[in-house]
Formats: sequence, C-alpha cells, structure tokens
Amino acid sequence: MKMSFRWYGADDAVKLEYIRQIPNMKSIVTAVYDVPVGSVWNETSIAALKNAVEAAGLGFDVIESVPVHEDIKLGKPSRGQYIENYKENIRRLGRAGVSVICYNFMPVFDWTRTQLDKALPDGSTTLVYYKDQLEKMDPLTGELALPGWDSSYKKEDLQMLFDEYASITEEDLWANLSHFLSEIIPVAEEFGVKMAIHPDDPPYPIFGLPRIITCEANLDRFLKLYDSDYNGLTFCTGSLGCAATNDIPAMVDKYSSQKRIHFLHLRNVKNLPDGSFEESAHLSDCGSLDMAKVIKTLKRNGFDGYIRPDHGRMIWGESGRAGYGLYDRALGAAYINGLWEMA
Ligand code: DNO
Repeated sequence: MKMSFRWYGADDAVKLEYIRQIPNMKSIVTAVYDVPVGSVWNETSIAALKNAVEAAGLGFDVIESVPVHEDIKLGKPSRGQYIENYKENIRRLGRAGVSVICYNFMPVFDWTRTQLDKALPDGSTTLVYYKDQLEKMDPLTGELALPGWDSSYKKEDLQMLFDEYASITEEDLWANLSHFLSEIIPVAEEFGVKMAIHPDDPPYPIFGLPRIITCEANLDRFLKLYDSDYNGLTFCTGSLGCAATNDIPAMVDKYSSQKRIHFLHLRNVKNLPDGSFEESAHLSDCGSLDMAKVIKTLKRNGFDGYIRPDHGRMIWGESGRAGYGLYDRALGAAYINGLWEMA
C-alpha cells in the first residue's frame, strides 16, 4: 500500500512539511479549486500543485476530486460539453503523472453530517450524523457546507436542482452514470489514470435525492457497467460502514481480490441503534468497524494502491477544516502503519 494524505492546497493550515513528517508518508491527495465545477483545469494550476507537492518530497499521484457536473448526473443535453471537459481533465492530469482520480456521483450534496463539533467524553470533538437533526435541516437554504463541497450554490440554484432531480429515478441515475463511464473510461485507459468512484456518504438517499453507490449489490452493478481496471473504486470504510448492513471486511476482500480498489479511505464510525452515527478515532475499539481485519485482508490480497487516513476528530486544541485537521489524521496514519506492519 502507498500511504497518502489529503491536502487542500496552499491555504491549507496543515502544511506539506508537517505531512511529510508522518512516518511512511508517500503521497499527497489534492485538487485544483480555482475554476468552477465542470470546467477544464488550467495546466499552470496543475503544474503549481505538482511542483509544491514534489518540492516537499511527496508524490503527486492522486486527485480528489475531479467533480462531476450536475448536468452529467441529470443526463441533460448540455452534458456533452461537460463530459468533454472531464476527458480533457483526465488527459491533463495523466500527463502530469497522476495515476488515480477520485470522484463521486452523489446528486447535489457530497458527504453530509448534521453536526461538525460534537463533544466526546474525552474532550475531543467529532463529526456526527443524527437522524433527528437531519429531519430539521433545510437543504435549500444554501447554508450547508462541508470541506470539498461545491460552495458556489445560491438558494435559487439549489431550488432549481431539486426541481430537476424530482423526476430523476435511481434507474435514470444509473443510465447517466453508465453513459458517463462509456465516455471517460477509454480516455482514462489511454492516459493511464485509474478512475475511482467514491461511495455515497451516507449510503442512502437523503433530502429526497437518489443515491446509488451504496452497497455490495450496487458496487457489483457499478463495476459491471464498464469492465475495465480503469473503472474502479475509492473504497471508503466510513461511508459504506455507517450502514450496518454493509459487511466492510467482506467487501474489501471481494473488491481488492478483483483488483478494483485503487484508493482507500480508512475511517471508523460508531453506529447507533437508530441508524445515526458518530465518526470515531480510527482504532477498531473506538467504533463499529474491524479495522485490523480490513488491513489484514488488504495485505493478504496484495493491495498496492493508495490509502489515506480519512476524517479525524479535533484533538489537542487544533481547529480547522472539519474532519481535516493534522493531529488525529496523523494518528490514523500511524495506526494504519502499525496494522500493516503486523499483518
Ligand atoms: C469526504 C470525502 C468526500 C470525497 C468525495 C469524492 O471527506 O471523502 O468529499 O472527497 O465524495 O468525490
């Protein structure tokens, strides 16, 4: 496995120099944020990112994410141009040496939590998803925001998108995803870039919007839509693991032996009886997932893709991007290193 760490670019409070000091750190996971979703990324911005990462002694290998424009997910006639732009981004990133692109196909909202600073008994704070809080949230205010989300939506845009999605069924979303893959995967193959879809988080419809990258049956269906090594997964243990019906070690076993996992997000969650969940420290004992079994399985199956510790709690007085501070993610990386060595 190759250890990696997400970094939000020059204005990230977590400096590349600090990331480099985490033992076994090899690679940076990042993205260009200076153009709107759906546009072609400037080659100068890509080069600047690559230079900064490499100057810090780290690899520029994984992009998270090249976001997919909503018109592609909605299957609108205008999707053609956005798909062309997407292909051009794959070419540009491939030429810059990127080997994995992470993306998702969640309508409108990316990962969703209901509270970002829930205090835990040990004094740390964490991200949580409580069903009763979700029921009180209004997605149309334009005020919901999490790191990595498209923050450009105004109230009016959201209303329009919700109106458009009202007539989109899960089957429509599958058809639109299939069309997207049939267009982009040949380009990914040509440029040596492995595409790695991120599961929906949480893995079920929210706010009445459909979600399909949610469970084993659907991951099987997804991989069959385009049977190529270049059509693979970002396997996120926390996103899939907050549905208690997903058997995470078994799924990791299946997809890593098929060599379809190109990138892993390692995170633990504590599932609550009503289907709510709290993000926990990475250690198995702190949450509901058997992290040791996940790592042993990867090791047994010869996993050689990228892993990153996913969200951390806020500990030791750190403040910053929710889920993306330095300290708890670094502890997560150290824990993963330990499990890997023992495995
Ligand atoms: C959350 C992240 C996601 C992920 C996207 C991929 O912390 O894992 O936002 O980057 O879903 O497109």
